[in-house]
Amino acid sequence: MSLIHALESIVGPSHVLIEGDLSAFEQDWRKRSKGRALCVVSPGSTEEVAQVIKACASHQTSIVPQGGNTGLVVGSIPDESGQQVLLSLKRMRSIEAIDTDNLSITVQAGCVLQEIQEAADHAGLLFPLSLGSEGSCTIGGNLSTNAGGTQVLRYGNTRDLCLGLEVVSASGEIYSGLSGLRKDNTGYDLKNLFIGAEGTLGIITRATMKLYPKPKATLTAFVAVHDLERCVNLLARAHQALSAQLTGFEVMNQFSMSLVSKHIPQLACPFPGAAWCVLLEVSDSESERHASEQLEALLSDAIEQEVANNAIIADSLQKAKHLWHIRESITMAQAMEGLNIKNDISLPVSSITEFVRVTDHALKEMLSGMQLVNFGHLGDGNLHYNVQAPAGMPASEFLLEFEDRVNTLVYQKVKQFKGSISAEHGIGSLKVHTLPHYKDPVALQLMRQIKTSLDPLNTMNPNRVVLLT
Ligand code: FAD
Ligand code: 2HG
Ligand code: ZN
Repeated sequence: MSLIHALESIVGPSHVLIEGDLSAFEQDWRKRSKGRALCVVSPGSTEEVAQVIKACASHQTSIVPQGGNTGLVVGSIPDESGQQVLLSLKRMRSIEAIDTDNLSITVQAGCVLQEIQEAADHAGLLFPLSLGSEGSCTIGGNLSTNAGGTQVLRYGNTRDLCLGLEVVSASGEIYSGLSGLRKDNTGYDLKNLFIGAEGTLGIITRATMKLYPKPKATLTAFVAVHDLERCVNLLARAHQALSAQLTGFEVMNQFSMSLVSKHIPQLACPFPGAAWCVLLEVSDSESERHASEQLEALLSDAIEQEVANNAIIADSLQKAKHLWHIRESITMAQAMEGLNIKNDISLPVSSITEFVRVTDHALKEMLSGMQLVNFGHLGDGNLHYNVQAPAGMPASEFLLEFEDRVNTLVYQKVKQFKGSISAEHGIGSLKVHTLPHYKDPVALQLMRQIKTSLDPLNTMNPNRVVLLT
């Protein structure tokens, strides 16, 4: 039987797409790359995923898993061969159980992140993972990329929120690890192999995630700051003053704000002249009054000591959402401006100011007029240090001529300052050739050994994350 017929008999013919417009599955979110799939198969259960994997293995056909296809490193689309099966988790989107005593939720991998947040909220609890793409990314994708987002400072990355996984292995066996346990020292922690593996070791089909009590009050402030050094200073003060109540600390440079104002004018920056803005969030377990007293004291002190220039505190939930929306629209505004060079980097917070000073300078020496869309999760030491063509130069020309040179320069500086070339988006195929230059060689060798022992036929999202030759 042909592979297509085998897949149709497993999931039903209407869930195997072969022709028509498949661009939603074959093109990445940034429209940077487009592949071609042999077919798009959408299983409806873990058992169907297992059978699909077995069928593909017996035809020596590789599989690319896909959730919401919002990934930013070209890892969730097929290559150009037309020979890979795109396995979409979109049909597997049930919220299966909420355990309010255990503070946990069990969901299928294709659940959209926002729906999990809403389900937790309806149960009077909080699922804290929060990203700009939350309306379309899936928990399977979040786990597979170990997504970060805007609440890492307080609650950690997706990895830290996971209690257990169900995974279909590369040979089509179902690993049932949905324990929901917070303590389990019975050998290797397998779930942590699959988290962050970007679909190269198996398919995540279900997950049990942690929930938290909802804070009594959450307050959001937008702060104008003269330079990045002062942003770092404000962060240290916020840690001191607010301790675990500090739940978000995001920075945005003026150019990133100007892109939002240009393309989405209803989300214009409240401080258009500010060199830097900080979005700061406080979550309080006591009362709104307590939170607002602490936040006001922090900000007035910072303004008095010339650490901050100006600040507003949102006085309604709607205004707080608006401020967050400004921050979360930077990625969309960049996409509307045209392709740029993305650098999702992390550094020790104490080195960030110096890194930016020397790297900005070196880039402008390479080509005067380069524009830096510099923003990110300063509280986690994570910058989105993106580089845009000089005004007037077409993006395609800029990328063709400068992408490799810019990446090499930025990554060399990241290495010099002991940082990482991928803080939260992953490696995908975009950075798979770059990784060996920056990863510890023994770590890379161990990664290859893990890949070949868990996926000996190399059928699970091959040529992403780690190259075998
Ligand atoms: P996809 O893009 O479909 O897949 C991502 C990777 O995971 C691929 O390698 C894919 O093969 C694999 N995969 C997907 N599902 C499974 C599965 N069930 N089993 C095994 N492998 C699987 N990322 C952040 O970390 N922080 C942010 O703040 C952030 N903000 C973003 C804002 C915007 C506007 C956009 C467009 C993206 C943003 N991202 C961010 C990137 C992206 O949203 C995340 O990486 C997200 O976790 C991807 O989820 P997804 O369901 O779209 O996965
Ligand atoms: C964010 O923090 C995302 O908004 C996307 O990680 C970053 O657009 C980017 O480079
Ligand atoms: Zn980010």
